[in-house]
Amino acid sequence: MSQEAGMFSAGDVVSSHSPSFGKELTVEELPLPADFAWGTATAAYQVEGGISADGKGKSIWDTYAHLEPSRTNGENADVTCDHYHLVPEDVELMSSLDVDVYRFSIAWSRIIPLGGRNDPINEKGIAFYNDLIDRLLARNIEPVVTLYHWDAPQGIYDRYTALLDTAEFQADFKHYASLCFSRFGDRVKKWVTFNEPYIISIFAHLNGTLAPGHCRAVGTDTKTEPWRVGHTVILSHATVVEMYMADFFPTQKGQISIVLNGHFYEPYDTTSQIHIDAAQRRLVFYIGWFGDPVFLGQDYPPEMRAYLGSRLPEFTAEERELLQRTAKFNAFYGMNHYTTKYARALTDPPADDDWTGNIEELAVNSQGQEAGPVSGIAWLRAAPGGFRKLLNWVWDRYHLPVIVTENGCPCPGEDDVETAVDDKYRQMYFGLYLDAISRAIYEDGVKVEGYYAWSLMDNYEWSAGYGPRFGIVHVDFKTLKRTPKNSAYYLKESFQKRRKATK
Ligand code: PNW
Repeated sequence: MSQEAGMFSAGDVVSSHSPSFGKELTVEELPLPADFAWGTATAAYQVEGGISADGKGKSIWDTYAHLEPSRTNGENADVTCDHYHLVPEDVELMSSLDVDVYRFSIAWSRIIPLGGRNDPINEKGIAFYNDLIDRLLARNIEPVVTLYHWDAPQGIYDRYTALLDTAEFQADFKHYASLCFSRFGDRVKKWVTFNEPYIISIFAHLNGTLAPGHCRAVGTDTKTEPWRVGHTVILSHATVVEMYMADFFPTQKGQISIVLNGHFYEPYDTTSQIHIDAAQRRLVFYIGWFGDPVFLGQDYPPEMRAYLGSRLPEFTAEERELLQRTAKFNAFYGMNHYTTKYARALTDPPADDDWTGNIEELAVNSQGQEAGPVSGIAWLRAAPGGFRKLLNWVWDRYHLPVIVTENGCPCPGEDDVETAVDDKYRQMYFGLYLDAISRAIYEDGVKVEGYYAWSLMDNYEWSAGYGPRFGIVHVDFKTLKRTPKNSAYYLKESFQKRRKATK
């Protein structure tokens, strides 16, 4: 149970071994379609800094990262990569790597400092994103913009606890989204409403490892809060999709969707039906929770209704209609994916706030086989076969073109810049995961349209602070110097090669 809580803790960093991938994991540099887009991704709070520059308001992360005692490894993102002041350099860097896409998020409280629909707008914040977008387009890089990557304005949290008040949040989020579409939508053609509703619900409102840090220890109701938060995300998403299609799509002609994360789950024991069922059930509780209402316009999966009972909110008839009307407008499935785990059915009664369907997640199966070679962080193992299976699972269930909106890893032993730059594990990881995409496309018939590496550069890894480094560019957090790692050049060259091969 505590496993997920560890995902953002700095103590998990694996520091002292070199990778061994074994024979069955060899990069083949398989082809990708000629128009396959590659890019890099970041999120506002993790890279921007400038937390009160030019009138920015506070977000729940500005508060959370300054709690005493610290819940974020003693670290905050007041400065982090200082992307806020270094955008020109960062865009040139991306351009030198030949990326097609930059996925970033807007800090809601930078453009509406207090967050609410009747609160003042901060033109300087809008100017910052206008400049970023214009610089990207000048370098032929497509901006892909996430509206909500975890940093709710503190103002709306103080007023009504943000995501816990569905009606208020929905109205404020709609207003914020409308401002973004009207100011940036002439140039931004791919929108993501929310990043990872599962993490927003479970990590921020059950385990408490992410802001606002709700968990049993601080006295919040972990039995119901995560499901109410998930409900808010789904309805806010659908409302904004409907508004975009009615009011903005006719002139702006862009695409909109949501990003769901999810591990792939293999059965702990493939000879036992209960563990085979457990793996499927875990996928449904993780991904179907959001995917079924959003992409299919349906109720929550029946397995979840049966298990969670009154803990799971109901959709009203009107809300069901909203979901049904908007499902078809989601233009792609945004997939954040990092690793594969084993799912083991438990037989003891679950805790009263269990969110898994009574399943334990493990890195090793009943035969003693590991899910894959461990990266620089304990929960993340390289398992490209699971990635390919997940692409198939999502395609079979939702029939939407997939964009891999995040994928990447920290490398073992990245503590000093010399070791960090020669990031062999990460190059292997990328190579294997790109091969898996090629196989999913050409052998399985899955539609995959793009791949965005997480992350453009080392940044603030939430509660784990600056420990784990996910960047393809090294950042020295004292001097802010950026140094591309070999994996950045690997991706640049590999995409040239893979896409040429298909022409
Ligand atoms: C994503 N998991 O978070 C986020 O979108 C990023 O902001 C973050 O930096 C990145 O992945 C790396 O952690 C996740 O364990 C973190 O299931 C953990 C999980 C999933 C997503």
